[in-house]
Amino acid sequence: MRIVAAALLALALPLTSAQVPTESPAIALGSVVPAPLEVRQHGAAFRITDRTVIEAPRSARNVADRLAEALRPATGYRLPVVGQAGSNKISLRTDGSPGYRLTVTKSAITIGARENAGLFAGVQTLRQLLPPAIDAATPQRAKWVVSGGEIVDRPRFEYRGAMLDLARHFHTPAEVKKYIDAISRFKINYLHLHLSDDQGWRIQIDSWPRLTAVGGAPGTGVDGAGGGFLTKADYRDLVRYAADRYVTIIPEIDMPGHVNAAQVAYPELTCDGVAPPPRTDTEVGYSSLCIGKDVTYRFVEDVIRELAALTPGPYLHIGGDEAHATTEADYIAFQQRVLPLVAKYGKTPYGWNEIDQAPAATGAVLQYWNLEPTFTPVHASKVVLSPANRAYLDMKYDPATRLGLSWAAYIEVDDAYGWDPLSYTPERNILGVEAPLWSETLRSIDDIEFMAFPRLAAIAEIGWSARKDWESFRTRIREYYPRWELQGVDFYRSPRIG
Ligand code: NGO
Repeated sequence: MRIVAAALLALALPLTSAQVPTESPAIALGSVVPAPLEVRQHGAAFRITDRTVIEAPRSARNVADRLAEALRPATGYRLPVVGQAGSNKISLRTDGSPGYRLTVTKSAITIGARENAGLFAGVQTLRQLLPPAIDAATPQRAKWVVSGGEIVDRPRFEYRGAMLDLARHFHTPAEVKKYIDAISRFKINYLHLHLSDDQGWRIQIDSWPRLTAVGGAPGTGVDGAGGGFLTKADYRDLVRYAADRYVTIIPEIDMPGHVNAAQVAYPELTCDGVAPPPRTDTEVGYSSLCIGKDVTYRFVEDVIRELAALTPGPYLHIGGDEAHATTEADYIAFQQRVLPLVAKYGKTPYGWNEIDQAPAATGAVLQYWNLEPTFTPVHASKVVLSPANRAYLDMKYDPATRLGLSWAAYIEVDDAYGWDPLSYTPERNILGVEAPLWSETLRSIDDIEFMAFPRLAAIAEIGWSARKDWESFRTRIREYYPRWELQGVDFYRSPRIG
């Protein structure tokens, strides 16, 4: 991040949440997470008033609506969205900018981008340039001033993901939407949903209705807590809600392991045809589909076909991790049949790094979750990095963390921030990064938020920003705290951030 001296000075003075000012000086133009690429602060500031309008072409109406929705509650202003305006406007423009370009003068704020996703990213930047009080749900007395100057910004990696495990504990569509709101503010653009596991099955599949009738029943969460599943209508609504925030949903059905819930519902999916007992403990690696049976592939194809039909995005994740109850030969034979099925229904196959053992993984995307510091794909074409000792949001922060696991590491915020995708594998292999959140210990949205934030913001900066600097991140994310407080997002107050 290039930034002028005055802006640097302001960056060095974080506010504590107790002192959210109503009449603060404007926030330095670069004080944004993830850090923008180029920042030039100069000229007069822009002030949003009750006369400000939002100008946008029809094609960017959705982004304009998101912007208006973000600014109206705290300002109390009308902020009408119009096709054309003179001055005192926030203007969204489709231009050639590969990421987005945000320009602030006395008379207008202009966000230009080639695509609506870029405009939306620019809107997220703008929200952080307004005083934190902008995140309040009711009208606030504040000067809605944005520093003058220009930001030119674009992502380092095209894929910046988060994952939520709905299988170990089900989380409702409303909770998933709140999570989408919170992650999209950091320019996360993929949400991977882990929809099946040994404990439960969380997505309606019409051709195999017992998957959710049995696998989504009450008591199918870890320790018998909760239960539930997404109907197809719920899922479509989530896909739409996410798309309106430029987040693409990726569904995951885990196989050939992690399938106990499916086998409880359909005993023919085991080799001996006997239903196993339901399991709500957190063991892994004990279940396997029966690799030699035809019914296995009828089941898998039906599930993939129905999921692909629900999924406008390019990727369909088939899990493939920890198949310890499947022999290596069987595992490869299974993937040789199943990976092409994903392509048959028009999707790019995506799986945990184990799928790379199968030659059919050529063209697939791998999600690297292991702990070794380097990784070279043999068959797959692209890698999403989620090293468990850095990027897993379900790892405890330290031994005292009330929630989470610790098998991979304790991950403080600076550990989540302090790694580089390029040290794992050459840049040409990398599609991006993802922060998975497994939910063995997480029941409520507060639990989810407490484990995700601030670490998700650290992973988002690794995925978006070309340059990294812990001290700068620490200051910028500290300044973000009051925004989470005002939005009712629970988060971990890390001693490393202060
Ligand atoms: C592993 C395992 C999951 C666990 C998670 C907990 C992968 C890819 N498989 O990650 O089943 O929930 O750890 O941290």
